[in-house]
This record gives sequence, C-alpha cells and structure tokens, in this order.
Amino acid sequence: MPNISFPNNFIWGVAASAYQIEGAWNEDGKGVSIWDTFVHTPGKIVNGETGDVAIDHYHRYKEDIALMAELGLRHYRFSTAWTRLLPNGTGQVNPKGVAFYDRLIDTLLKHNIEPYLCLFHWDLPQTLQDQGGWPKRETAYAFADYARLVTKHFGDRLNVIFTHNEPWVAAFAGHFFGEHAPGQKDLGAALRAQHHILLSHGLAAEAIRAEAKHPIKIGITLNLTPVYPASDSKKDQEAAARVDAIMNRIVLDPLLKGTTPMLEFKVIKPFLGNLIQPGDLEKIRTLDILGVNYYSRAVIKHSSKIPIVNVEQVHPEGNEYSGMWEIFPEGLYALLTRIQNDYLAPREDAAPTLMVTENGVPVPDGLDFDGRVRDERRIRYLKNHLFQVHRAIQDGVPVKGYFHWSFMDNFEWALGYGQRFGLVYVDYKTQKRTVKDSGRWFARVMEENGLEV
Ligand code: IFM
Repeated sequence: MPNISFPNNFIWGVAASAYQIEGAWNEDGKGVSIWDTFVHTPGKIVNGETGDVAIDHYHRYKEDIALMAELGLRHYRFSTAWTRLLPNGTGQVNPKGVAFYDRLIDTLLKHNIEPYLCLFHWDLPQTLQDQGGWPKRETAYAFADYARLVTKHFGDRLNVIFTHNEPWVAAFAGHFFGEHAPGQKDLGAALRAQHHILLSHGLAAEAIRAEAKHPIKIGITLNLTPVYPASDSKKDQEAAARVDAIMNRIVLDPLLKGTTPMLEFKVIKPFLGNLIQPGDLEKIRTLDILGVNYYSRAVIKHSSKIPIVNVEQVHPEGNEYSGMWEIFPEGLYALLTRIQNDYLAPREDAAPTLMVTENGVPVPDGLDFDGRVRDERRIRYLKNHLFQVHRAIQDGVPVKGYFHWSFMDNFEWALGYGQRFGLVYVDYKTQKRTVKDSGRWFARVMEENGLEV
C-alpha cells in the first residue's frame, strides 16, 4: 500500500528522443544530422558506437507502444527528428518522415497515450550546421519554420509541444566542451548558440500559436543542476554562484524573467558583441510548461581548471555514485523549491506549469539466469527521488508531473550503449525488449498514484 500519494491528475510518463532510439539514420529520405556526422567521426563516441540502428524504434514503434500501454503509461515525451521531416533543415518536406510521425502519434492515441512532442533533442540538420549552426541567428528562424510545419501536420492531435530539450547541453556540450555534436570548443560559439536556441524557442512559440487550430501548450525542458560550494570560503561561494549563473540562470532568467546573466560578467561581455538584439529577451519569455530534468548536483570550487569562469567540479565522498553522477535526491527538492521561490511565486502573470520531465539513473543492468532484470538500484533511486518530489509538493511547490528517463535502454550520446537508463532492458544484438523489475514497479506507482517509501 502506498504511504505517499500524489495529487489527483498527477501526470506520470516516460521520455525518449529520436536519435537515441529510432535508428534508420538514412532510410526513407531522412537527411543527415550533426549527430550522424559526429558519430561517424573516429574517436568521438565510446567504442565507436553509433545511433545508426539504435534500438530500431523506427521499425518497432508499434511493439514499443504496445509495451507502454501494457505498463499503463498515459504520457510519452518523444522528439521528432528534424531531418526526417525536412532533410535539409528547410525547404523540401519528406512525405515519408511525415507519414512516420503520423503513424507514431496515431498509434499512441489508439492506446490512450498522450503524445508530448519535443521539436529538438540535439539532432540539428547538417545542412544548417554547414551554414553556421546555432551560433548563427538564421538557424533560429529556420527552427520556427520547422515548428510551424510540425504544428501544421500533427497539431490537430497535440495538446503540448516542447520546443527544446536541454538547450544548455546543446549549446555547451556541443560548442564549449566539444563532447557532443558538433564538437566545437569555443566559448563564444557556445554563448551564441545558447542565445539563438532560446530565441528560437520564442520564435517557435509564436509560429505554433499562429498555426494551431486549438490551444497548444508550449513547453521547454531544462537540465538544471543545483550548485553547492565545496567549502564556506568566499572564493568557493563565488565560484558556485558563477556556475549557477552559467548553467542554470542562463536559461531560467531569459525564459522566466526576460533577463540574462550573460550581461553580468565582465569576462563574458567581450564574447557577446551585438548578440542580444532589442526585443529578443521579450520574445524568449513565453512559456506554458517548465520541464525540469534532474540527475545530480554540482559541487564547485574556485580553480583555474575551467578557464575564464575559473571553477572546478569536485566529487564529494560519502554518497552513492551511478555510472555517470553522484546520486543526490535532496538536490531535486532544493531545485524545485528554488524554482518556485525565485521564479514562479514572484510572478504577477500566470506562472508556467512545473513538471519533472526527466529523472533516472544509469546502472549496469543485465539479464539474470531466469531472464529477469533485478534492478533494485534503480528502484531505490526512484523511490528516493519521488520522495523528494512529494516533499516539495507538500511544501507548496506545484509540481504537476513526473517523466522517467527513459522508457527503454538506448544510445547515451558520447557514452554509446554502456549506460542503461531504461525501465525496459534492450538486448542490442537481438533488439529483444524485457521489462525490468523497475518497469513493473513504476507501473504500480502510476496505477496507485503513490508509493511506499
Ligand atoms: O540521455 C540523456 C538525454 O538525452 C537528455 N537528458 C539526460 C539523459 C541522460 O544523460
């Protein structure tokens, strides 16, 4: 029996993204994206793995959606591959790409699963990259046209469209750290990409609202990381504040306040030039659903390791770590309450709906002798994080939903297939799907709208 219950109508769901699951990278008229290019560049991905086939969702979507329905899922956040619909990013539409997402959405609806469509989960058309990519302002306008096209074709069956997934990662992992496509290492490019991605959110929101025949809610999902100073020293505290500005406020402030911390830092100003044009910040500040993707926290000290911002991440002892991060459930509570206190509660106009749109853990699951996946670590992770979501709700934070990342194991970007996040185990050789213990457990949580902790 659950001993914590979520509010009535709490939205439970799962999430995934096109490049990580679809495969069929060059089938049926799909164009090349920056991720197709990146994975085919030697040395970029662990073991040289690619999303060429991924988990073959392009061909197996019916079976996958049937499995979602079997587990009682009612909401699914997925992304469309821009290059399946517009192989060159603009211009010629690919009818087979439109037909695929028609089939996908119709199959979801047939199973009473509400599609939460996301327009961009990092797979920029290579043609647009060749013209300058996100660091160029024109890309934001191309994105708005793509948003209009998606609304025109699929909007009749959608109540929600997310513009971007984790714009900070697209901008910084792709243009400053160089670990993601397009693999640049240039702070100026990252800042320009960041601003143009957010601008494209505002332009797309306008395009969607103009094209839609009924009200469609506009969302965005942000990777947010509560930042803690490594010590009480003033230097570490200031370092933590800088990281908070450049990781969290850089996306939250424009979207929710119409301001940007980019203008606060003398060291950053020289990179900006005339990047932020009059009217941009007003355009960006439009949002119906704020999606929070939470995985871990950052503990930060002052250091010259990351130049310009002069910070370094430290990894404190004492907590459990997953394949990728420190496990820190309290951080989710801290993040949700901070968003409420700093951004939602002070607003005079209607605050966007708040949801957790990603949360999950990579653990090295495997099939046991009897074909079962006993992923107790994931269940423990989820219990602890859902407890913190519930705690935030009890304390007045209006969290309306929770989406697990991810439904099935999939391609984890630069880390290839080594990190498994799914509620469903995928045998990458045979593509056989097996529901993990966590999948059955999560199904019960959704059904009972609560859990035992
Ligand atoms: O797999 C990613 C996803 O694409 C975006 N959010 C974080 C996940 C885990 O790293």
